Amino acid sequence: VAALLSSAAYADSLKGKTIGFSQIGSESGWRAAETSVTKQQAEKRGINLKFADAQQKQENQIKAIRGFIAQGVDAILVAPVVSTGWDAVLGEAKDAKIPVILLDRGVDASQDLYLTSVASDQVKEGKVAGDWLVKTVGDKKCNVVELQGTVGSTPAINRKKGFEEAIKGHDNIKIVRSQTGDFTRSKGKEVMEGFIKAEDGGKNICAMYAHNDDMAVGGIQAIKDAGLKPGKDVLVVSVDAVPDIFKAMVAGEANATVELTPNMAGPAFDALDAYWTSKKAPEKFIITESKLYTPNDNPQKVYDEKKGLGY
Ligand code: GYE
Repeated sequence: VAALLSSAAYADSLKGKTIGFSQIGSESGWRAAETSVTKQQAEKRGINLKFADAQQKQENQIKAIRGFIAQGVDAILVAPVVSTGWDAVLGEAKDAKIPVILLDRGVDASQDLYLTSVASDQVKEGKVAGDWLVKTVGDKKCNVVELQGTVGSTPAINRKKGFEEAIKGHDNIKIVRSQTGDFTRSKGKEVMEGFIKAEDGGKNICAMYAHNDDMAVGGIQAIKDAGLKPGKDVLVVSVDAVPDIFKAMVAGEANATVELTPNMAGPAFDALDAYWTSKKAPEKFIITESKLYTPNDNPQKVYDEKKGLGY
């Protein structure tokens, strides 16, 4: 019965459709999870998913999208690595009458060039992270170093904006260094090593704010290599809520993360189904939840639960 129910739940207009997915790459644990969840969601719905990994290069994404158009796919999902440079190729998809859905990042293109966007409110994510730091440090002096995401991506732009909004008016809290770690562990570690060197061995660094957990995990290693205690000497706050940040919390090495669901494809496929069955365009922006987690939220249990979710 369960099998029947589950297939009935997805006996929608997507069955048998061919959908192209231009994925950025696998730069982070979260990105890898988004890919596996998207493939699971497509499988469940009987969708023929054409997957293209762009190794974080926009030109590869544009090539993949052109390939999907040439193949005459029924729809295209794209996670846009940066926010600019999409007008031409999205215009080609529109001319070919192929609906495009954006996942987890936005574009600076006119909204009629895509059917809908499924993403978190990334300004809010930065705000939640900054509010946590404000609450935690009170009026104590706190020099913050910031590991930014990919330059020109909406999460990097917006998470910076939200964090700065949160600390505005709290002059004791200052971002003293800020540089991109491109959302990867290795770059996050390398940039944090540079921050520590430049900041007198890291002694006057009170907190590290990373736009994703993977850069935070890399930064944690750099803090330990410098003989400092992450989570204590240097507070660690980031975004994504991937399993490994909960492992760091269990070890007392991370303090807060803002959750980002890897399931952007579910709402995207539902929007497509609604569009194809009702001919009504879905809402333009589908916003996923952002929840703060700290070591008070049973990190071991959260780690175990998340491990089963495609990470
Ligand atoms: O936070 C990070 C990934 O686009 C919001 O991209 C996403 C971000 C996510 O590299 O882990």
